[in-house]
Amino acid sequence: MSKDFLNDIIQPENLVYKKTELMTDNTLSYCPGCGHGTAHRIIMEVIEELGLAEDTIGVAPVGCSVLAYDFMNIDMQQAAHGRAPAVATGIKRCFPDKIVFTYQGDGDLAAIGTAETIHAVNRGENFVIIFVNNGIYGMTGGQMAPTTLPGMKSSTSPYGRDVDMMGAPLKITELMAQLPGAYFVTRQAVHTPAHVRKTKKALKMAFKNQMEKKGGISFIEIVSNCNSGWKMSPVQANQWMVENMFPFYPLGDIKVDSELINKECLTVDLKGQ
Ligand SMILES: Cc1ncc(C[n+]2csc(CCOP(=O)(O)OP(=O)(O)O)c2C)c(N)n1
Ligand code: SF4
Ligand SMILES: [Mg+2]
Repeated sequence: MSKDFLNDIIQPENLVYKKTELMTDNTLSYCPGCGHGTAHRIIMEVIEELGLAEDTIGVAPVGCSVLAYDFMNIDMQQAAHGRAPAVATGIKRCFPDKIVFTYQGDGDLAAIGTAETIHAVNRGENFVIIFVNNGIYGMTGGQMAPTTLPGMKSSTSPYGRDVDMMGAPLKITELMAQLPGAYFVTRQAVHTPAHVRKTKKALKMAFKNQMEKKGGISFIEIVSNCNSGWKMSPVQANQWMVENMFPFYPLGDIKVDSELINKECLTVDLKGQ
């Protein structure tokens, strides 16, 4: 391709995508194909579109997204593993006019920080929890998490999760929906453009709930992949996620404006898993 031809094409009017400035230029530390990067981007886009860049404080977790503060170009605070909802509680109570969110993996939120999560939601703190569920401890080498599916192999369940011995996967999002302090609870994904759009819409609603001081937690689960931990290619991992994760963790809204709108998902069906 000639240089002149390229110069003709690379013009502002031909721009089809521009990265939000709320994502830094730092190279993402995620494996190619991982959902964390997409999740980061759309959170930052929503904050930019709502004009909240100067007013938002994010709380980063421990896990693969431990460096979220290097990628999100807003005020950020690091929390110890699982403690993000407690840290966010302190920040929101000290600065009630700030918009606060946590970003947490499933090991962080549903294992090590179970207590902090349950109590923050039960208290009805007014912030957003973004929960990236890839069914595994990605960062530390793919150990079993509470969210690991029945029969799913991990480095600590090499023959597959045995429910009789290891218990059933914890549907923590459904559990949260039943607490009075949960205002909005939804489960989304980011593996296709259509799902990215839906998740963005849900994120926007969550942040707006907080801006409008609607009272209570907005809890957004993003079912995601971990191609490295699952030992699959990015394409295989997304396919596996659709075929195996989504039946167990069905996508959609569970609670809207404090009203449980999907009661069916509250039962755990282990048949066929
Ligand atoms: C209190 C404590 N326990 C354990 C660890 C080790 N650790 C760091 S990341 C991690 C797993 C994180 O998994 P998850 O939250 O699901 O995030 P992912 O990497 O899958 O996105 C563990 C167990 C730690 N840092 N602190
Ligand atoms: S190990 Fe898994 S969760 Fe971590 S960056 Fe890689 S694909 Fe993503
Ligand atoms: Mg995980």
